Amino acid sequence: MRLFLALVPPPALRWRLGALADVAQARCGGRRMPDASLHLTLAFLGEVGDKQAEELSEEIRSLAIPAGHWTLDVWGHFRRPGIVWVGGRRPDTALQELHERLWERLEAHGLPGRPSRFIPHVTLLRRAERLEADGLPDVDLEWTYNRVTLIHSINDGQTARYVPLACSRAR
Ligand code: 3AM
Repeated sequence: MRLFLALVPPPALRWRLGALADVAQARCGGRRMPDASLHLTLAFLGEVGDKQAEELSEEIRSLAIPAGHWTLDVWGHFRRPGIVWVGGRRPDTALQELHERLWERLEAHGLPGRPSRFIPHVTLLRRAERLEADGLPDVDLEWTYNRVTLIHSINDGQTARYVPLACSRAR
């Protein structure tokens, strides 16, 4: 099973991210992420066996993360995969710490793959050759979070479908 850990936006924020995705697609082309798939990836785990997925689900259910508040105020582009995203202009210490803490736990489960760099972002478009920033609205969003979700990424041909497996406890 292909798994990742993510923050899932609350409905009102999801709606606003979706509205930005619409504007971005009109401007930059590419493939728009469906509203239901919008998320912030905290850790990509890759392929995990069924038994380990069950153990990880248990671990996430028993976890309580510190509540946090993330400011999204910038457009970004990862050139090689052609991703247009929104994120924070300044590094966010709380998200960085959450990322580190989660990877410590994942490594304790024997999972490899901790990246050398973590750039928090919400992917809005895939396969967009460039970011046409002119004419895009300013990004001015606030994300209050208190749970992490373990998500199963199921590949249905061209698109991935994301199925939540487990959610951490609210503090
Ligand atoms: O948050 P985003 O959408 O940028 O790109 C994939 C997506 O990130 C990323 O994991 C998230 C959920 O699929 N992803 C997919 N394969 C990956 C890999 N091999 C990967 N990240 C790192 N390494």
